Amino acid sequence: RPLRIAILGATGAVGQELLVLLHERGFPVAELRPLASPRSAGQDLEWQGERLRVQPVGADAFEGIDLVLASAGGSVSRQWAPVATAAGAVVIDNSSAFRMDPAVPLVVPEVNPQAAFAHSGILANPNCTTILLTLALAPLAARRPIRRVVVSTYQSASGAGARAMEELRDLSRTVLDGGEPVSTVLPHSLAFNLFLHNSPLQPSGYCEEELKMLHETRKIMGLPDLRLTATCVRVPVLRAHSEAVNIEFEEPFPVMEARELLAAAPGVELIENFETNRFPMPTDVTGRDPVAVGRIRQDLSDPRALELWLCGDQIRKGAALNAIQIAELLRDPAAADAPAGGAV
Ligand code: A2P
Ligand code: 11C
Repeated sequence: RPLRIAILGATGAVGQELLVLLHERGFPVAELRPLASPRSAGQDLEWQGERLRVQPVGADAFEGIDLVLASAGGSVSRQWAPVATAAGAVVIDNSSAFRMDPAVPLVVPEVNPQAAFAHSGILANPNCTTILLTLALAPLAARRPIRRVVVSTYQSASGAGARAMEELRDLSRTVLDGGEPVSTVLPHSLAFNLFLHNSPLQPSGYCEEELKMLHETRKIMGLPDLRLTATCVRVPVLRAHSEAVNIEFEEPFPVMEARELLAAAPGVELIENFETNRFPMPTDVTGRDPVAVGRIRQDLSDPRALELWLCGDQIRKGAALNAIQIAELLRDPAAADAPAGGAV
């Protein structure tokens, strides 16, 4: 039966994309309830020709709701996800609030679909850079064990939300007009600039985003001892993340074999032409579903390692699309060849 769905954070960058994807993918919707903060309550959103009134999230907001797609940040999810599950809804949460809770599945449908069915009301959508990375790592790891991953990210403004995207547009105009860009959303101006990811720094010197990549990749891939080190950087791109990835295997991995595996991998598209020097760019994936991979090559410094480059739309596969795919998986366990427990 069609579901009654609440979108928590409906006015945000990911919330807006969730609305687009529910329509595009023909998801069976009986009712759509946009929820946000009191700031935007009363605002109207248009969806499939209907006007939907944004409601403030509150104690009654989840009554009669089957499925909550939450993308309003960690503290909002911590406060409201338990309220939603108590009201009988299943929550697919895009924040980091529950991701490392052992009782909460952390799911990338192409990588660990089976995990979704062990939920007790809340499922977590992984960090965007991590989702994109695991799509490229999983098909390779299934062939030869991975020893270590070294990854550098080039992350778009969208990862910091709709207001950060607007700030990048505005401050770019300011610079082009000869003005001095002053940021109020991001910690520094991203216009014609880049900076290390601004998530809180840990005593180790790594920032939270880098450690999320380590811990979440381990959980999704079921490799608790995987060695992975990341450097995360924010770049002046609107909505697609890129990653330079070095993967060391237990044994040499022929490049041709890796290329064939990635070309056939679900959710992955190969963009690779060494003659014309044409490899994935953020503009190739903006507004699109696949993660583009290319420039797969032997690491000249290590016979057991490969280098590759990837780009993926942060708002789509990095967030909204992955969340909807989890919902689709729960509705159709056969798609994952999974036991039919815990479906919505
Ligand atoms: P609002 O527009 O009312 O601030 P983004 O990641 O693009 O910044 O979007 C964040 C989303 O989370 C927005 O829809 C925002 O709503 C919502 N949000 C932020 N804080 C709260 C809150 N305290 N309660 C409910 N929704 C919130
Ligand atoms: C960024 N990946 O690009 C972050 C935003 O854990 O979901 C999302 C953080 C998260 O800044």
